[in-house]
Amino acid sequence: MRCGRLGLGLGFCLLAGVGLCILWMYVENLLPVSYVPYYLPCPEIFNMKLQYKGEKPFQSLAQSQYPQPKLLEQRPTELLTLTPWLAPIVSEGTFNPELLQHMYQPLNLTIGLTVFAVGKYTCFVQRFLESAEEFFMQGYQVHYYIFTDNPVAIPHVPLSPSRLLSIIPIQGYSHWEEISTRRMETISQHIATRAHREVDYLFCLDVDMVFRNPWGAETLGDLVAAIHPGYYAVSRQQFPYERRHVSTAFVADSEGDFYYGGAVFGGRVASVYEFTRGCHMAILADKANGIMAAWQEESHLNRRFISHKPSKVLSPEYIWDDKKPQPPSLKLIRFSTLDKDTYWLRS
Ligand code: 5GW
Ligand code: MN
Repeated sequence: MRCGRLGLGLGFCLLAGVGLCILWMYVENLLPVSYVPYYLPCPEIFNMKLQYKGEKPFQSLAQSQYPQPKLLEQRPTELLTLTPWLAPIVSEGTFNPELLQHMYQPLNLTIGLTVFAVGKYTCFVQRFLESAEEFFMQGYQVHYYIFTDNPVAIPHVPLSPSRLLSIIPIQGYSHWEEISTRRMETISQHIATRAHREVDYLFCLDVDMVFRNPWGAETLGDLVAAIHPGYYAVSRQQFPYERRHVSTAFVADSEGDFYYGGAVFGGRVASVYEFTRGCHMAILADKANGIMAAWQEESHLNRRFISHKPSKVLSPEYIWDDKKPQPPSLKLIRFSTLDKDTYWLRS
């Protein structure tokens, strides 16, 4: 009698288990979210059902017309398009801006942008913002964060409705080296306390620059670096890395991929946090040893990008210098340093 009941109970459990399994397999297909590992460059694209609540994802994409990708007929541009670790190198002609717009626009992303305007550098804010309104991430939600020691000196620039500006007061520093070594610290703290809730991607740029052509979704990636306009044609031994062993930014002659500019980096906000925090720690270690790296933050940024490779690399189109003539390999200049009065700025 007892054994009979036990057998009946076991049988019921087995049946219920199998039933639940079948039910789960069925329900899994109906779930609005598919779980995609986070290392994909933009997991949101694969989770679009989330935002569309039943509507077909990529519907608008299917209707848009764009040329078929052809493996054998690809016309090589003059610039390399892929790093040895398979990160795309972005330049004009390597992507279709309309297609990217169709893919990224429905994701409802917010792109953050940090700039520092300390001391006399507040004079660059107006032109920077006006050009960003015209060219930077047109059609996306943008949140500008301006770090300054003088909030009243920040001019009022009219912004598009989907764009926000926050002025964040910071203390001024007496030495210029201090300004150019505390950006990493300030950015990482700002992400931890605030920006991680407000933006999906974050770009960290110099303020003494202007946008001249569109900068769009092609720049979005997990961790993004830009190739310095002064060193894209020279060998790694000539890169101005920190060469002293005592610095944490030390790079040996046999190391290095590209020399990246300190004026442009970015990525997913969590990755930018890890990146800036890592650089800040290395700068602190140097400071404890009384060392200032050759090119301050740029040296540390370059050291870190050797061991933490960027997932996307921007060509010098995204960090040019007005003083240089435009070479034929660069079809477009998108973001460029103004020819500034360095003597006046640093006096
Ligand atoms: C001033 C003198 C020497 C070095 C840096 C500064 C400085 C930089 C400053 O007084 N105020 C300031 O806001 N900055 C911020 O740091 C700006 O956002 C600036 O774009 C950035 C990097 O400094 P730059 O642009 O003078 O450096 P380079 O290497 O582009 O010439
Ligand atoms: Mn600059």
